This record gives sequence, C-alpha cells and structure tokens, in this order.
Amino acid sequence: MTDFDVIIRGGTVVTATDTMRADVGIRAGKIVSLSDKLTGAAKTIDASGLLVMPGGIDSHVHLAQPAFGGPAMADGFETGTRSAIAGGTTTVIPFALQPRGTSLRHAVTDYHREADGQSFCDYGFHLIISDPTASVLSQELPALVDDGYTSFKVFMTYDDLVLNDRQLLDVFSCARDCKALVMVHCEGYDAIKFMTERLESAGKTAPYYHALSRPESVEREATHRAISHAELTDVPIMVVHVSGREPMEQIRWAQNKGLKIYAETCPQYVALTADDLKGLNMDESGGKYICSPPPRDEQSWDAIWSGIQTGVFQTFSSDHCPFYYEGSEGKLNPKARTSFRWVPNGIPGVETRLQILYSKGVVEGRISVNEFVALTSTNHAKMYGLYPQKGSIGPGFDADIVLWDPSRREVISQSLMHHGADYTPYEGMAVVGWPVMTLLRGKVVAEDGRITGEKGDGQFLKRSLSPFAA
Ligand code: DUC
Ligand code: ZN
Ligand code: ZN
Repeated sequence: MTDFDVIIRGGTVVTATDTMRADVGIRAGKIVSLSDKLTGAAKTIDASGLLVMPGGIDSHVHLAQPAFGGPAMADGFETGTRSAIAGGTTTVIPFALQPRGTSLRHAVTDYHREADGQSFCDYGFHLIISDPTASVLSQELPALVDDGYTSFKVFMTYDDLVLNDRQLLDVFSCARDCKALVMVHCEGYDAIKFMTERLESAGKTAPYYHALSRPESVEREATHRAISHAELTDVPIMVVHVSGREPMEQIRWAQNKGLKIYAETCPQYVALTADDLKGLNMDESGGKYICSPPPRDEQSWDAIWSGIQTGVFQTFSSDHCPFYYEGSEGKLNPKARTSFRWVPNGIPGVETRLQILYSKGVVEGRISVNEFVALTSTNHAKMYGLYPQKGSIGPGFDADIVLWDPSRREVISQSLMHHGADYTPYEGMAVVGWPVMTLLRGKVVAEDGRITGEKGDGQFLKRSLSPFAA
C-alpha cells in the first residue's frame, strides 16, 4: 500500500502567490500533500529543474461553433482539447451559442453532444445569448445558471448575434437577478457596417481592410457603452478580448470610479499587429490573422502590458477560434476572396497561449511567474466559479498540473501543433519556456508533445456562481 498514486518530486511549485521547492503528492486525482520530501507512490515523476504550476485554464475558446456567419470551425472538442493539453491547459470554457429563434437549452444539449466523450481536458460552457426573448430571460437563463452555466456572452456586433441597447440592458438585468457574469464583445455594429460598405465601394477588400473597418475608436465607443449599461443596471461585466489602449483606458476609468468592470486580453494583442494582415490580395497570408477585434500596433502592445501590470486585466485567454486557411471551409473560400467581410473571424491559439505570455511576460521581465499563474489559471478559476476545485496547487485542488521547462527555447510552428487548423498565426515566433508534461486529475495526458491521454478523459464542469458577479 502506497500513500500516493503519484509524487512529483524535486520541482519548484509556483502558485499565484508563492514560489517554493516542494514535492507534490497526488491521490485519487487530487493534490493531497505538499512537502519538502515525499515518498511512497506508485509513480514518481522527476521535476528537477522544472516549474510545477497549475494547469492552464482558458476561459475563452470556441469549439464546434458555427462560424460567425460562415464555414465550419477547424476544431471540435477532440482536436481543440487535444491542442489544449499539449499546450499545458487542463480546463477550457467554450461557448454554447443560441442561434436566433431557438431555445438556449437546446443549444446547450447540442454542445454537450459534441463534447461528451470527446474531450481530452475538463470543460464548462458559457452561454452566448443572441435572442433574449421573455422566456429566455425569465425561465431558461435562471434554470441554466442553476445547472452550472453561470456566465453569458453577448455581442455588440455581427448580424446574427448583435444585441441592441435595450436587449443588452435586459440581459444585464437578468444577469444581476441570476448572479451570472456577463462577458461582452465590445465593437459597434453600425460603425463597422458603415466602414465596411465605404471600404468595399472604394475597392478596398483585401484582408488588411478588416482592421480599418473596425478601428480602436469603434471598440472604445462600444466598451464605454457597455460600461454605462452595466452602471445603469448595477451589474458587474467582463469585457473580453481587449485589443489596445483606448478600450483599456475606458475600463481603467470605470474601475477607478469603483465600478465592477473586469477585463480580459489575449496573445494576439501583444504578439500580432494589423500589419500582419497586409497583403495585396487574398492569396497572401493576411487572412490568416483576421480576428476581431483586430490586432493593432506595437504601441498597443505597450498599452496592453501596462494594463496587465496595473491589474486592469484579470485574465489572459486565447480566444481560440480556429478556421482552416486553405480549402472550401477555409479563410480563402471563394466568397471570402471577394472581400474581408466574408473571411471568418478568428485564429487558433489555445496551444500557444502559455508560451507567449511566459516568454514575453516572465522572460522579458514584464510580469512575475506568480502573476503568470494568476493570469493563465487562478484568476480564471476564481472569475468563473471553478475555485477552489481548479486553479492552484495545494491540498484539495484537482491535480491539474503543468510541468514547465523555464529555459527551453522553441520556435512556434504548425508542425508542433495538435489543433485541427492548417496553420498557426504565430509561425516562426521564438519563445523561451515550454510545457513538458501535463497532468489532468493526476493522469499524465501529454508529455513532450505526445498525447498520452484519451478522448473522454475530460469531464463537464458544473460551475458555481462567480464571486465576481455578486
Ligand atoms: N469574438 C470572439 O470572441 N471570438 C472570435 C471572433 C469574435 O468576434
Ligand atoms: Zn467576441
Ligand atoms: Zn471569442
């Protein structure tokens, strides 16, 4: 009889608050002991020279979701979660999207069908509300929140998803009653439509014009509007995928005013720029980088870092929203070649999120390793009702762990990826720091680029209410 199923020996344990030399003892999928020296396990993993950190939690990924008005996604649950564990992420929170005119409960059932038995990592669902009818607001949402779907997402743009101001206010007010947390996509619908039509009539249809069709002012205006609606309805909100200084400053202003406005940013806003979208026509690679909000410029990177360093942002998520580049379902599909307007919006990134933040953040001296853990794991667990089951290393937490080689140098490339997409937007980026082993509830599910877990290892997570929504 051994005391532990697994001991992780000789590593440096890093949490959001502490860094310590300790062995980690695991039993029945849970961390049960942290101590100077542990013995007596069926399996011992040598972590000398490695950081032992909580598995990444990526609270913003899209899997098996029909495109925002276009082709099928490159990742369902099998490939998307396989990519997650290869990159050191052990929990993802994708979205169950309500198509207009349908019930949200049906949408949730459909997404469960996609995920159940297919997932390599644990998962929950946020609810995308595109049709806030009286019955959705008064019956479906309260019942779904009770069932563990404790966060919503609403859009201020996209033909099929946009909510008008009255609808936003109705959803915010419902969230206040249900104690759910609302994530808001802040870009103004009419301004984007106006700019898109103007650019197209001037023949400006190449991928780069996607960025010009939705400049930072469009995001700033919508961010301010969402904040004002949140203030009016007295409800906390999470502004997702913030791309640059102007929206960030709106959030900082609101936070300084005492409003409960939270914010997320993503790798593309510290690693890509609108120049990546440049290309004379669709055959050049610009379309690979089309996502919304679009990447801005290097001054925006500095602004985002200042927001990270001063606590404006609580979470760093991938916004993994993968489409193929080639082929009839890809960003180069025939209709998409006629204008940037038809290129599906989104890029893959669940597998490279941690490496980009570690390299640009910790290695380049912008954040501490403890802040890295907070931004990639702990804060997501706290924000979305998974704490203290997930998000740290200590007795009682699920043994979701990434062993991290802090000095390993790699160059990100499609050949290393496990996602379904046929490219990575970060191709050629040199990074320092790489995940070498991922454990999900005590089981080794990825090791040095090899997947050792199985489809179906991942479990659905019924989430508690967010303490940040209260
Ligand atoms: N919003 C997202 O959250 N992801 C991808 C595209 C988008 O508009
Ligand atoms: Zn969005
Ligand atoms: Zn997204």
